[in-house]
Amino acid sequence: MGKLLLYGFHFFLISGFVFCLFLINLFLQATNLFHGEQFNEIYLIVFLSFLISGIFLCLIDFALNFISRKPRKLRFNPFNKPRIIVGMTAFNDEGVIGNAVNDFKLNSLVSEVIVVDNNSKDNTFEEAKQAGAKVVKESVQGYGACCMRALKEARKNADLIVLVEGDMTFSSTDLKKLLAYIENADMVVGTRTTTELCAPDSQMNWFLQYGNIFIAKLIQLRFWGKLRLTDVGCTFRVIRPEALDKIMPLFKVTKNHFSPHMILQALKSDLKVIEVPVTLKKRGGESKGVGSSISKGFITGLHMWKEILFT
Ligand SMILES: Nc1nc2c(ncn2[C@@H]2O[C@H](COP(=O)(O)OP(=O)(O)O)[C@@H](O)[C@H]2O)c(=O)[nH]1
Ligand SMILES: [Mg+2]
Repeated sequence: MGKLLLYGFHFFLISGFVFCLFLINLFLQATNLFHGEQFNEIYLIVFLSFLISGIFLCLIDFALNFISRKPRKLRFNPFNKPRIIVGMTAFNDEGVIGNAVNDFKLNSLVSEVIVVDNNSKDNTFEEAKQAGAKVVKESVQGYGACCMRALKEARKNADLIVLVEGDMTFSSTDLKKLLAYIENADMVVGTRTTTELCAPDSQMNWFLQYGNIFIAKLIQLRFWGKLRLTDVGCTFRVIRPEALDKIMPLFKVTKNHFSPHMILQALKSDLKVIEVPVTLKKRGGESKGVGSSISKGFITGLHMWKEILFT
């Protein structure tokens, strides 16, 4: 199940593409620009086959879901003064990491900030330490490797683990928004696609906005009825220790598509994931991830797409 709906959607995508080719072909013939063989019937046959197969897959999925439906359980596990530890990623983030550490350290909800320095060549390590964070070094390069280490370090003494970037894009005041829902979930992830909450000079341009929404909807199709998702690249998230213990051994992605990888592992492990809107500020310092160029964002998006479809 789930995947049938996802595959059905892809059949619709292909049928739409073939229908466009059919219309272009008709247009070329009508304007006498096309003098080759006429493929109208073939286009129509392919279009209809994909369309009907797509409808068929979706109907089977809905039927299977209906037969195996279970009563939804409402969860309510409140915390009493939890020890909240923040794991913060950093890679050549001097000039900004100190402010990011301070922002979270000064938040009364936070017990400790741990910065994971991912082979920085600049003063990231010293600046994070000076700001009062515990700093550990991660030698495996990559956003995913850095996140995994941050989660692992924060897990050691935490009642709740927070993952965030040390680039000042996220604000510690948003922590209370995530914490409000952790009572009812195993993991709460932020979404940066609520434009009302994005600074005009933030990284969320049209490409990242719609790209993230598109990939998020693919995950939603795969886990239909289990969650509502509008972003896949938001690092800011809170997770319960026992939930992290379940999914930590499943993590494999060390590169830029770690965020949806973590969401997928949580959903595959039947964890409850809730998404809430968070604010997004201008990035301090230089972006090294998907925010740095459209081509990097596009390639990362393809990796995400592949993982959602085939794992
Ligand atoms: N892209 C990238 N980010 C890393 C790496 N190691 C740690 N990070 C941290 O992961 C976070 C995401 O990277 P960032 O440059 O902000 O990417 P962006 O959010 O797409 O602009 C930041 O806190 C980085 O410092 C790495 O090897 N590559
Ligand atoms: Mg960033």
